[in-house]
Amino acid sequence: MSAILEQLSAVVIEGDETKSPGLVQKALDEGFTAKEILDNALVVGMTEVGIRFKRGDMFVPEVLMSAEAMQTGLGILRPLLAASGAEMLGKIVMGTVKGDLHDIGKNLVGMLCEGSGFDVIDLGFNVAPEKFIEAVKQHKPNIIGMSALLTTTMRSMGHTIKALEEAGLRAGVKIMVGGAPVDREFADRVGADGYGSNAPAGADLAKQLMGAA
Ligand code: B1M
Repeated sequence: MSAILEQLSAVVIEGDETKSPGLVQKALDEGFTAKEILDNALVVGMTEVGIRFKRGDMFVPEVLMSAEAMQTGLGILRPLLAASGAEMLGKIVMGTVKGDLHDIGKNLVGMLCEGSGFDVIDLGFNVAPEKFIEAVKQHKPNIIGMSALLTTTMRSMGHTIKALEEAGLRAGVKIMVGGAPVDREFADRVGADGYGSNAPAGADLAKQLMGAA
C-alpha cells in the first residue's frame, strides 16, 4: 500500500477526524481515485477497527471516534464516488424500529457497514413499518437493517417484515436484525435473513448477504 493510504488508514484507526479530510485530499492530489481511497484506506482502517472491537481491544467510544474520522474523509469522497458511478458493495436501509429511541448500536453497525464499502441510508430511530416500506420503494436497497433494544419493541421487526410481504417488497431485499434482546432464534422466528450479535458481526453479515464474504 502507498504511504499516503497507509497514513489515512492509521488515522481512521486512531480516530483522528481532524487529519482524515486533509489526507483524503492529499491522496486525491497524488492521483488516487475516490474508489481506491475508499477501498484501500478507509475500508482497511474500519475493518481493523472492527477486528479490534470484536477482540475487545477497542471500546464503543473509540469505535465512534474512528467512525467519525472515516465519515469526515468519506464526506469528501461521496460526491466523487457518486459522479464516477463507482460500484459500492450494496445499499442498506437501516433504522431502529417503531417505538424505540435507542440508536447508538444501530449507528455503530451502520458506520461499520459504511466502512465495509456499503452505501448506508440511515432512517434514524422510531421507524414505523410504513417508513421502511417508503424507503425500500425510494432507495431500492439490497438489505434492510433493523435494530431494537427493548423487549417491547423487538416485535416491531416482525410487523415490519409482514408489512413488506404485504406490500410485495419482501422478496427483493435481504433483512438483517440485531440489538441486545434479539437473538438468532428470534430472527428466524420473524423471518429475517440474518442476525448480527454486534457491530462487526452485522457488517460481516451484510457482506455475506451480498455473497461478498
Ligand atoms: Co434505555 N434501556 N431505555 N435508554 N438503555 C436499555 C436498553 C435497558 C436494557 C436498561 C436497563 O433497564 N437495564 C432497558 C431495556 C429493558 C428491556 O427492554 N428488557 C432500557 C429501558 C427500559 C429504557 C426506557 C424504557 C427507560 C424509561 O424511560 N423508563 C427508555 C425507552 C425509550 C424508548 O426507546 N422508547 C430508555 C431510554 C434510553 C435513553 C434515551 C436514555 C438512552 C438511549 C440513547 C440513544 O440510544 N441515543 C438509553 C440507553 C443509553 C440505554 C443503555 C444504558 C445503553 C444502550 C446502548 O447504547 N448500548 C441500555 C442498558 C445497557 O445496554 N447497558 C438501555 C451500547 C450499544 C453499542 O449497544 O445498542 O446493544 P447495543 O448495540 C450493539 C448490539 O446490540 C448490536 O451491535 C451493537 C454494537 O455492538 N446491534 C446490532 C444493535 N443493533 C444492531 C443491528 C444489527 C446488528 C447488530 O443489524 C441490523
